[in-house]
Parts: sequence; C-alpha cells; structure tokens
Amino acid sequence: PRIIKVAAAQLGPVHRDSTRHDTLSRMIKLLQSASKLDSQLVLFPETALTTFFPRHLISDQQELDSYFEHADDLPGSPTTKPLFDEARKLGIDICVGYAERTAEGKGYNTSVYYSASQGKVIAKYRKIHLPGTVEPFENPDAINQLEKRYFEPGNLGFKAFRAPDLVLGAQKKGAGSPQPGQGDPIMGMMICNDRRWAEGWRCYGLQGVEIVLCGYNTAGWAPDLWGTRKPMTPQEAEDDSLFHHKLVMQGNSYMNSCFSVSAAKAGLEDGKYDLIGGSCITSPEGHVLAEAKTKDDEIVFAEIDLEDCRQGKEKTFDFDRHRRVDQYSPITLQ
Ligand code: CDT
Repeated sequence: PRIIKVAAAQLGPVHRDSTRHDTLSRMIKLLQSASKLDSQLVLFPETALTTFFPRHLISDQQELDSYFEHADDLPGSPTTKPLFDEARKLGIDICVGYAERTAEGKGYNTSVYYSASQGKVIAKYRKIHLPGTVEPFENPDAINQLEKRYFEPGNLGFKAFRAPDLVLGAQKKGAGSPQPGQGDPIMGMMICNDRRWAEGWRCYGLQGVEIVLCGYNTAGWAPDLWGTRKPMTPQEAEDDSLFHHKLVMQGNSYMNSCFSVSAAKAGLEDGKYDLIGGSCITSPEGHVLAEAKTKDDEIVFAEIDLEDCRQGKEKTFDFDRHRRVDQYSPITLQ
C-alpha cells in the first residue's frame, strides 16, 4: 500500500476588509486541526489569503495591490511566513492559492506546493482557464468575475511533480526513476475554473497523476456569468453549482484514475456574494470519500491508498493500449 492522509482546508468567507493577519491565523488554526488527524498534506482554496476580489471593479491601485503577494518567496515573506513555518513545524505539506504579482508587474492566479520535509516550495501552478470578462457586465446587479482584467493566463502548463517523503518507503532503492504506481506520489495542481476542462485533467493523467489538488471560489448565484436556460431561484442555482462542482471532480478523477482534493472558499463574502462549499476528496473510481458539511472553516479529511489508482490506470484507462491519438487532433487546433 501507498497510504497518505490528505485534507482540504475549506475557508469560510474572507471579506474585503479582513486583515491578512486574521485570515492567516484562521489558516494556521485549520492546519493545527488537520494535524490532530495526522494529515500529511493540506490544500487551501484559491486566493486563500484575501476575499475573491475579481468580483469587484477596483480602480484604486493601492487597494488592488493589497490583494496580491508581491514577494517571490512566500515562505520567506513576513505576511505569509507564519503559515509555512507552522506547516514545517507540524510536518505537513501545504498547497496554497494566492494572487501573484511578478517583478515585471504581471498578475497571475497562482498556487504553490510547499514540502515540509524540504522546507521549500517545490512546485508552482498559474491558473490557465481564466473565467469571466475584462469589463464589468452592463447589468449593474450582475455578479462580475474580472479575472481576465486582473490576471494573465497561466504560463507554466499542467506540470505534474512528485512530492517527497509522504509515502513510507516510497524512495526506490537503486538507480532509475520509479515506475508509475511506485515511488513518491505524483501530484498536479489546478485552480477553480480549470477543473471544468477535460484538457487540463488529461495533461495530468498522461503524466500518471495520482492526486489532483484544486482550490476554488465558485459563486452559488451568477446568472450573467454562466447563463440560465430556465428561471432559477438562488437556492436552485446554488444546488446546480454544487452539483457541477462535484460532477467534474468525480468524473475527471475517474477518467484519469486519480484521487482529487478540492478546497472551497465558501459562504457570504463581502456581506452578499455567496460562494458554494462542497470541498471534497474523490477516489479514482469517482466516489466522494469525504465532503464538507458546512460553508465555514472546516477540515475535510481522508486516508487514501494510491494503489487504488492502478486499477483504472492499468485496465480501463490503460492509455498506451486504448488511446487513439490519431483521432484527437481537433483538440489542439486553434
Ligand atoms: N474562481 C473561478 O474560477 N470561478 C469560476 C466561476 C465560473 S463562471 C462560469 C468557476 O469555474 O467556478
């Protein structure tokens, strides 16, 4: 067996006027709760450190800047260091979503994977599928999602990586890289809207991914964003939004024979913008193993065995035997 104890740290609302210090304290508290369950890996949501600011048209540059991390090294930056220090102390790997401002002034919707045993960030992902618009909707009551205004599309690809020292005895003795199904777990990160796109999942699947990590901020009610074919009450819309979230986590985990962990920022942000909960851990057979019960700060936990990925990877979805790449070219045509 290749057992890992994984957790999603769902965050309740973070408001426009919440301080970084308070939000970080909540995240540290969640980490400590996850530690009591012996979690080895904890996933935090997309833009975990702030409110989901792309819903607002922000013209004050200083305010906009305040939602971004400007330091290249989060574990070394005074505002975020305490979270990474705690992770190291507890021996828990963490994956954290945040808004990144590069030295060249570019904005990305980013997540990093911090390895507690290495004491450093070992992988970075920048969100590739940016939903929403550059300009706000004309409807003054619309829920906006101005990600295309504030962020560049991610430029780091869907690059899987191995996370060291999580699985007992995973280090392969002798020379050569471990075979798929052996060695350190193969991880992939994606962020929110990415989870709805089969292409990203398949890029990871082709690299033998075993755990996909996905933080999100998903509106329960945003008819201007995703359209509604029929009139819906806000409650029906939220139920649908939650249904589609779980549908894509379960379906894509199954089709790529991997586990997935998803962590929401949930509840009423900035007093009136409802975000769904539903943080969950799903299995390679597409089952939900654990799921959030609230729309507030909550740990969702499961002990998983990566051996369970083999059944699908070696039989139903044995890519080398069954894929027909000669028929797939439309996928990459412009
Ligand atoms: N944060 C984020 O990417 N949210 C989007 C909103 C959907 S708009 C159709 C999401 O996919 O959940």
